[in-house]
Amino acid sequence: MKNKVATIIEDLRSVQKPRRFQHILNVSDAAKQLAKKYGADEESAYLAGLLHDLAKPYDAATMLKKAEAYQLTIDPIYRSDPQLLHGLVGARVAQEQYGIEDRDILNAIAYHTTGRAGMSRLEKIVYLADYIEVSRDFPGVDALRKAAFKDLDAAVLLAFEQTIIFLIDRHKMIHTNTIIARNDLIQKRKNRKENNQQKDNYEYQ
Ligand code: DGI
Ligand code: FE
Ligand code: FE
Repeated sequence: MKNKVATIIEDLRSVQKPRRFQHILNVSDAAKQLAKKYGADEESAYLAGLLHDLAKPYDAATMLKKAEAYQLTIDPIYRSDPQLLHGLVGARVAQEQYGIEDRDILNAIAYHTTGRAGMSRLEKIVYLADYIEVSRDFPGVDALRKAAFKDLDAAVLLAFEQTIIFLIDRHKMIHTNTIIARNDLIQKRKNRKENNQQKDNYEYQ
């Protein structure tokens, strides 16, 4: 395992641009910290962080070619912005190149850009780590960093909403995964609140 991580880091150092290499290391660190905070597997979080942007260097034509080769479903949103496929393609590359078979790690890589309904704890951790790693510097990032270490679901919800606002400001398409993921989180949080209220009522009776 240690050996594999060292190999991956050396490969990334030679393949990725210096800034992105640093981003990747930062995401891995943030993911590990969040895993510790929320009781997820720290090694898986670190590894998913290292691998999350594996397919980022591919240009649009290469991305589409790879996605077709892996028989991924290329919806019109991916077709119009092939960079959105770098998570899904990256997960396949991680499997092929490094023999990663852990579904949770592969899904965390695959859905780190758009999110999806029913995200696992590890998927949420990697999604957020990508957003809040130390070199990220955009309005609102500090609030998001604080939220990330306070309430995982609330922070992911906030990140979805910031992304959606960012995309609307730029008149870009919003991937349906993000919309569905946001609805799913809102519904789950509402259900949890109602359950807690019922419990409270019961305890007071
Ligand atoms: O790969 P990174 O740059 O580290 O981060 P990322 O994988 O979250 O990708 C961020 C980029 O993806 C950013 O430019 C916004 C864009 N993006 C995220 N969700 C959507 C999106 N672009 C479109 N068009 N639609 C989305 O739903
Ligand atoms: Fe990415
Ligand atoms: Fe990233």
